[in-house]
Amino acid sequence: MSGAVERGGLVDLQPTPARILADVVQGLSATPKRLPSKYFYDARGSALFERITRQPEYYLTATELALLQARMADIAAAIGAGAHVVEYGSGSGRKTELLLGGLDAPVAYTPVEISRSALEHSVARLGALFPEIEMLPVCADFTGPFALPVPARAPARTLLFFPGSTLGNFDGPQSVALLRGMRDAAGADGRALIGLDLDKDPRRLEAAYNDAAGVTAEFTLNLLARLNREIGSDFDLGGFAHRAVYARERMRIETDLVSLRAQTVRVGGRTFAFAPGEAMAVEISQKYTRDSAAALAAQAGLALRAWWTDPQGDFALALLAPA
Ligand code: AVJ
Repeated sequence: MSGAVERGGLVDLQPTPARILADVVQGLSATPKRLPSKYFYDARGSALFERITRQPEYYLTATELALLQARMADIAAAIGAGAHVVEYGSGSGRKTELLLGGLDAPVAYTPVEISRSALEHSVARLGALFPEIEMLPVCADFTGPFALPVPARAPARTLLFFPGSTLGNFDGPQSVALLRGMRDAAGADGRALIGLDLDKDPRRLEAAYNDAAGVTAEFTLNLLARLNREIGSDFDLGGFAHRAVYARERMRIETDLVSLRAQTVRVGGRTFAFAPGEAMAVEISQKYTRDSAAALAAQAGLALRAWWTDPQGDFALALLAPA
């Protein structure tokens, strides 16, 4: 893959400051203004997200972990022996640990993760836990092109693992493109196991994205701190407030940074003006039903093979195969 830098065996395609700057200028030039949520995950952003997963209101992570544990035997039976597990985003690796430990003798594990610190941490940990599984990390933005490493032992099939309802951070066309990319990467006999947060009482959803301790607000504002540091913008962190609202018509949480006053921000030699109360869109978190998930998968040439939810129906694991 061109542009790849090999350091200690890790394929490094981390976004460059020039790439980040171009994305930010494009987003701030749009109406309404927006910033890409993938840039939340620098070292501090990844650590803050870990703290979010431990907030009492953020039920997603604990629910998905319990669901994965409860359904692991079914998942292992559906996948079979000798899989190459490819994960989009590695996070802390707690779910991965369950999956790699529960599957029948997987041959290799490839996390594709934009945050280099998160990637190194998770591979060091999982490599020590599973010495018999080949670790093939890729530091890259999984929305862009990247080559899948080829395991030393031939895998029986490729399993794409995309937990955490991270698919929900992408709009309709982007989700279809991602799912299509997974189908192509995994091949005709491939499978995808996807974690999806389900539509529910808006009060519970809004509480999950507005935790009382304020960790989510800190997480959102950290995006501005990261941009200031890495591309030299001058966002005033005190001049913006976190706001997350459930848009029922679109079945998604919409997170904005709201300008608290009239202000200008300088980025890459350009100036962007904010009106008081002006909202800058920073993240969407799509919620799903079984039907909406099946319809989305169908657009990407994938079909639902299995659908597992927790007893409360809060969260689902969808097993997808080429249609
Ligand atoms: C990482 C996609 C699972 O959208 O729920 C959590 C990120 N943002 N709180 C989500 C997030 C605010 C999260 N995912």
